[in-house]
Amino acid sequence: MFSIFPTARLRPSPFYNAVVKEGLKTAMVYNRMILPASFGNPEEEYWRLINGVSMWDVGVERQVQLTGVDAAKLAQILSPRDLSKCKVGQGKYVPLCNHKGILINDPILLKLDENKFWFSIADSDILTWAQAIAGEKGLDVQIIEPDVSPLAVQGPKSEGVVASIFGDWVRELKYFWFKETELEGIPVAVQRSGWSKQGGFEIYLMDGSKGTKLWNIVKEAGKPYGIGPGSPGTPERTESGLLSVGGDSDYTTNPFEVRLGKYIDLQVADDVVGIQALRKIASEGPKRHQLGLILEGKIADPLKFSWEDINHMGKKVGDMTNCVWSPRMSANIGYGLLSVNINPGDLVEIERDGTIVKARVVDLPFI
Ligand code: THG
Repeated sequence: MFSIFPTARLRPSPFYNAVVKEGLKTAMVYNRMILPASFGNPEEEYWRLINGVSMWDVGVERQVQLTGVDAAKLAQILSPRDLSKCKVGQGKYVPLCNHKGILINDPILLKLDENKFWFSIADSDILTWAQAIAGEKGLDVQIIEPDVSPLAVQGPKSEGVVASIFGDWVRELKYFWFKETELEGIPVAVQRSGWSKQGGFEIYLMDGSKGTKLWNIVKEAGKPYGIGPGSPGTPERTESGLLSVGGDSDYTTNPFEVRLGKYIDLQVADDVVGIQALRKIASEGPKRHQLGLILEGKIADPLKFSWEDINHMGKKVGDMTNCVWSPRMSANIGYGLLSVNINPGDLVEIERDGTIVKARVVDLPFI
């Protein structure tokens, strides 16, 4: 029996006690926090997300909060996506890049006020990054990690659950739009969002002492809908074509290579970090692109811990960056970061522990 201990360096989320009580069996590390992964029955957890409703402790999605007179200015300097039309109450998916145009994170930006923003980040240290850029530019902005932790409610039945808690106004929320409100004295923000394509919401808890209370309210409201605990799952997110920055990308990957080009606005101001490099990459044309792979064989392969070589006619043409059994496709599927010479319809070979597995290249998403 293996167990993991929450400490100041491996922080538990406010929902930690609640998920342990639910029977948490496996966890991962994300943003130096514990990310619950499974409650012992991954198949059941998968189908609950596809057909019903699932609740997830995604407190690891930390917020980097910008406030002050230069908050909007800094948000734009950090984002190669044009934010000039972003309204208060709106969220936007924003790839963040370094000065070389390399993708370093892919947060959702929430505009809470004209002078208040949250970057709801993926797994890399954007707090320090934002503080460094602001400091170097001499901007008047406060940058903190506030006491804010999302709880996701995902799946086709999620709207019924969230509407029964907050009211029918949640049904009108557009994708990534959100509203701040209160629930039995607990301050929260409710957003239509979440790392699945099965529909859903995230409830951003704004008081870390109320994690168990919020978990139990959602659990109780979800009972008539068959709610149960789950987590952002690799099978569903891979079928749906969602990107995991840091998993499907590394320190050499630019956003155009991993299907994020539509979120890059090349005409933003010259002081946006990375924009000069991104313009150059765009004009030269990216050398790799991300496509789907359907592997031969009908048996779920164990998960691998690193990228695997993809070959075509005896030559390496890319890397398989993730691979997982898809229950709906009855096949192992994965993402390939491939040379632009390789296209949907091509057959490739993947080296897996010394054996060669054939795979067909397809467009993303799979489903
Ligand atoms: N919710 C919140 N914060 C997060 C995540 C989240 N931070 C980390 C991580 N997830 C950020 N990454 C993503 C990646 C994709 C999406 C959301 C967050 C996503 N993409 C849709 C798609 O690709 O089809 C829609 C994007 C669009 O077109 O605007 O939803 O899950 N709070």
